[in-house]
Amino acid sequence: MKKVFAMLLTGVMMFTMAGCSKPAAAPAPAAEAAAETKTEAPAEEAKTEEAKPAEAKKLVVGYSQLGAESEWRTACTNSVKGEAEKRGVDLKFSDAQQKQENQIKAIRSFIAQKVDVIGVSPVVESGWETVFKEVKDAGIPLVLVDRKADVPEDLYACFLGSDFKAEGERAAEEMATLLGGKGNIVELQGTVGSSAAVERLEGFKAVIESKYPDIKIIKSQTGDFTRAKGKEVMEAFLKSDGKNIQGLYAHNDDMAIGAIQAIEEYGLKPGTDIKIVSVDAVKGAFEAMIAGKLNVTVECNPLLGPQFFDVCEKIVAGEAVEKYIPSEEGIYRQETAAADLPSRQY
Ligand code: GYE
Repeated sequence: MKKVFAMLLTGVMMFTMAGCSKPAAAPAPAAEAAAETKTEAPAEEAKTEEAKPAEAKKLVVGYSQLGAESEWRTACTNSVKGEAEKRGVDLKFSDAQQKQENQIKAIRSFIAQKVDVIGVSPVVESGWETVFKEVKDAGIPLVLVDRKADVPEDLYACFLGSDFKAEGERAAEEMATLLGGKGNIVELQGTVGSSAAVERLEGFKAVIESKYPDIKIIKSQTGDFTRAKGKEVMEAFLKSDGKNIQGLYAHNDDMAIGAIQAIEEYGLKPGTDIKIVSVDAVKGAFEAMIAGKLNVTVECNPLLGPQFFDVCEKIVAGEAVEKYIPSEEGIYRQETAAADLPSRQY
């Protein structure tokens, strides 16, 4: 079964990206057709061009993924690709390998290919204005997926993703509970200049500084959201501060898992001698919690594919979408990790 979209060309061209709270353009009469026109194509029937409705066309979406740096990212990519396939969307996918210049190139190529919607997960927050203006001038709606970009709101249709500041705040409360309100913490930050790192730091710091005066963040450095860097930086923290560290806050599970190795090699017990709180809630984190090496993971949902294509379809149909679409998240602790793991999807 294939999903075929009747494209509202006039509506798309008129899309101004002037905000998502209002419909971008008056829905054209064929709006219903854009919603879900499903056609069965039995094998025995001759498939002729004439048999297809003249105006029917696949939705074409360009998506610039920022990289493949973590388990979270892999789950996000799989979710987008899987959902595109399920819906019969023509997805142009590009992996930027954590480099902004690669993302800019990909976006320009999506413009040249005249895709219907562009999705971008911006590796960092700054430096997007020029290329986003090019997207707007080409009349293509733009959706920010997962991470934010520091640009005027009229340059994108909506942002779909997590509240990173709230994740940082939750992580701080968990850490304070684990430490009984007292101790020295080291922090492994995500990619410098990424909204995920900036806001997870802000939220965590704000709670610790305002509510827990006896907890000190003694070191804070980037591990670029990868296991290898997380391990390397944790080794340096241990070398300089050794047994003076009671807690580790890692902006993602992968860095925490890398750091766990460093702590073990140093001769301390991760999860016991050093309490660890991280973010994402990927399977690797549950395994580490079951082994007693990680204490808490704050969930950040990477399964953004369905919500992303819902938004793309709505925009193309001229329907209203919210400027911010939050993803739903929880908190997972060591005590329930074994019971929780079987139901985890990533
Ligand atoms: O937490 C981390 C990934 O942007 C929310 O990026 C995402 C973060 C995620 O590398 O694992």
